[in-house]
Amino acid sequence: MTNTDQLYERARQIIPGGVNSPVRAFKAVGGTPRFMSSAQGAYLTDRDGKTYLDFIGSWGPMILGHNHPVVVEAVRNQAEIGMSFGAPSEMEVEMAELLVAEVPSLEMVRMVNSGTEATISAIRAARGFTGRELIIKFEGCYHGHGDSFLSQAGSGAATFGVPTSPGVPEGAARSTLNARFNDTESVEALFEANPDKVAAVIVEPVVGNMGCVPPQPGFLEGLRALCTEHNTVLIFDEVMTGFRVAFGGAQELFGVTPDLTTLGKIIGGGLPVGAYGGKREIMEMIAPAGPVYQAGTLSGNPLAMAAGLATLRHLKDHPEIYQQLEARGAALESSVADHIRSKGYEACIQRVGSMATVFFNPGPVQSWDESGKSNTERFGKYFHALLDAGIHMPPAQYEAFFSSASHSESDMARAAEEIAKALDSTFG
Ligand code: HOZ
Repeated sequence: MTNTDQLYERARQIIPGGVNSPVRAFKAVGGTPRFMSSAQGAYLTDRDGKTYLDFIGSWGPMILGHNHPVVVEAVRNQAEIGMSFGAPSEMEVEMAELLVAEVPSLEMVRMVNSGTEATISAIRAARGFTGRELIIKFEGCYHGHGDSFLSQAGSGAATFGVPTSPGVPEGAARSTLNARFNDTESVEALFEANPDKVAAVIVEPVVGNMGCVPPQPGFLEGLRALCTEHNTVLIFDEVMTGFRVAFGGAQELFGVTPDLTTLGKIIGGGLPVGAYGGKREIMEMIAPAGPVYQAGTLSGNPLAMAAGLATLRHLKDHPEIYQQLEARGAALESSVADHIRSKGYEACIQRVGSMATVFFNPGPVQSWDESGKSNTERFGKYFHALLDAGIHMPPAQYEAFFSSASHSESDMARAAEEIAKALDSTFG
């Protein structure tokens, strides 16, 4: 029995499913999740000493790679002078100023501790501001595990067959309407059926949680126009895409400005963080400025601010990182796509910048009904072939994989080669 097997056995006795977040378990692909003991750059090492080229990147935050020296130094320095004040600090102001300066929609911002907290808080703000209850989301999109979002949800909820989870009150489920991603007409129909009742439309502007699905031209613009017409708050959930697909997020990349934005992952540099913000008139509804209540003991935590600021400042000082991520991602994509085409496999690869997914489905995948038709059994074989070859990919079809500034050209070429071999063994 390996160390990792033993740890999994121990964990299963006292942690539900042996993991602290469902997508980490290998339930969708079989086998035992690897327990990691250290990380450096683009690599992870498990408790048995095996090293992996990592394409999970802690599910998005590690855009600079693991243990980047500027981030480690910032955290170490901060740890020596205070880990949690329970009172405001200068770094929270610096973080808010940086976010407001760089993310087009942000006029004010509130720090929280996770992406889930950010999305829950953002729809409360939208409801408080509009005095309406309904929200429109998209089938296969995932906005964390708040009650309102666990309806036709993607990511782990789809992977584990609970897109609408037990335990969600009927009222919460009833107040969530689902539309089809990349289908503006489906949104229009919901607005028409519910006049003056929709508080917010929330969307992942590039979906990562049904696998990587880019918006089709005109889709985000269509949502913007509909929300403006119906006085509804447009929320971009940029927890995954913020500072990932461009420094200013998907809203900068696609030139569409939402009313509210949720952030997380990269802005914490690997520590637990979230944020939500947007138009001043909406954000001034938040307590103590206004009546919409939201709070948090560790919100704006100094260690998290230090790690996040170090990461964001490094990205700002090195804009070439985004060009490099794009070029290396494009090379991997074209190599894998050529292989799939030349072999005639029923698969495709979709990518936006440094996030991508190989779908076991001929594609193109533009919405959940198409993503959900992927052959997940084949995905499991492919996943294990890669894991055996030392490539650490998300253990589920309905996820995006991420590369980082630490992934060298040769790392990316090796990954493309191993993906091709894994596809051959899956289809062979
Ligand atoms: N939201 C991410 C999955 N798409 C990672 C967080 C998790 O569910 O563990």
